[in-house]
Amino acid sequence: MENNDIPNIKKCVEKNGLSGLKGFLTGQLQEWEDVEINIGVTGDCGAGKSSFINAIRGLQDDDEHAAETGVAETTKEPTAYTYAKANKIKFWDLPGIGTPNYPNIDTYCNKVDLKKYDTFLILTAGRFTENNLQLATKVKSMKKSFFFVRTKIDQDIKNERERKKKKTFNEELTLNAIRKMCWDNLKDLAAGEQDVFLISNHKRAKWEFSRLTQAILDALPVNQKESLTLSLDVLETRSKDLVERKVKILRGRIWKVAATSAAVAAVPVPGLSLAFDVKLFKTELNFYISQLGLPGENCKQDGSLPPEIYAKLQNVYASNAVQVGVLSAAYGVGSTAAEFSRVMISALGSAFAGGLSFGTACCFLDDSLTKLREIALDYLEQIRAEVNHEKMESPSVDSK
Ligand SMILES: Nc1nc2c(ncn2[C@@H]2O[C@H](COP(=O)(O)OP(=O)(O)OP(=O)(O)O)[C@@H](O)[C@H]2O)c(=O)[nH]1
Ligand SMILES: [Mg+2]
Repeated sequence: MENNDIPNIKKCVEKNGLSGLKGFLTGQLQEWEDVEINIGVTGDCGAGKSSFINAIRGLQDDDEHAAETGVAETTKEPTAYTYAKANKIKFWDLPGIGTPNYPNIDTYCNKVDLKKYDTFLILTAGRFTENNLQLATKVKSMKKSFFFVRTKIDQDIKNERERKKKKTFNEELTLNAIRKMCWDNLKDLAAGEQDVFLISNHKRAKWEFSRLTQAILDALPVNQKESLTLSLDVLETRSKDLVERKVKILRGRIWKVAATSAAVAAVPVPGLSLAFDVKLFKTELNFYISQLGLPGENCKQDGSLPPEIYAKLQNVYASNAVQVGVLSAAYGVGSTAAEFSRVMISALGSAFAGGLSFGTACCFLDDSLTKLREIALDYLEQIRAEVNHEKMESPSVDSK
């Protein structure tokens, strides 16, 4: 629980009675969809800004809502791209610097209002340019954070491999040389070499796309971090770190879901000692499933899922159905449950009778989340192993 959760709950109950608690907590559960973030994606013309925005939104360049990409100057005006669920997280596709429309930093800053962005990604491909340095200096002088991103690493590696012939080529040395070139030019504008990210927008599972995503999340304030974490797609990023981050946030919501359910139970139902909000549980379980990149309850075994993953999932779904349906599984009361009940009873008096339902609900959700996490990590491991196997069999396969 956060420090101000209990005072807020108390205020809500004093104002609207217990019946207002459900609406209050439900609102809190949906808050992540309303958090606003403005991330400016800027840098050299043609560096891959629009392609990056498509990649981080889990889209291919030719998908319906993707940003337009191309070899000629494509992005002429700042354009915001959002996620379907969280439409206030905005990646701003900014025009490239170094074109006749935006030849230098002064014309760029006159036309692009850099103040309105929370943080920046400065993208470059190929050689480090004077424009990159000026952009980074400008952003830093505005006391805003930035991530320096070197794109098209796939192309560099391919070119270098061909140039040096297979025998003398060393990928690690090539990557270090590119990183050093960027870092040397940025000088004291970046804290360390680790502040330079080497990525390919076309091969997201390789190089540092995932490290960049983690760094962006870590730099955001808590509510923005949660909102962006829940918006990112596990299967697109194929990142175990993202699974763990999502699980942490989902676990942090459990007491709110259980308390919403317990608020229903606080109004006694004759003959029923435990009462649950079944619809709410189902919605939350489905939320776990989609967040963790797993197929839903009605998925078919059509060959797209490894058989043991399918079998484990069906097990979880079957036991959830029984537990949610029966409404009386015998779980103990966990520590969060005990804390919540204690606080609620001391704050509101014995009128709050939802303690036992709350504890049972917490344990049920926690247990389901634990099982789904394990399956999601197994599934990811298998997908990654398949991609690596394909790569070994055919090094030219362009896997995401
Ligand atoms: N190989 C490779 N090509 C890339 C990568 N990122 C972008 N491209 C290609 O580079 C070209 C330019 O990409 P865009 O995403 O349109 O670049 P941009 O920075 O938005 O360009 P402007 O809006 O014109 O400034 C396209 O042909 C992309 O497919 C990458 O990581 N690797
Ligand atoms: Mg563009």
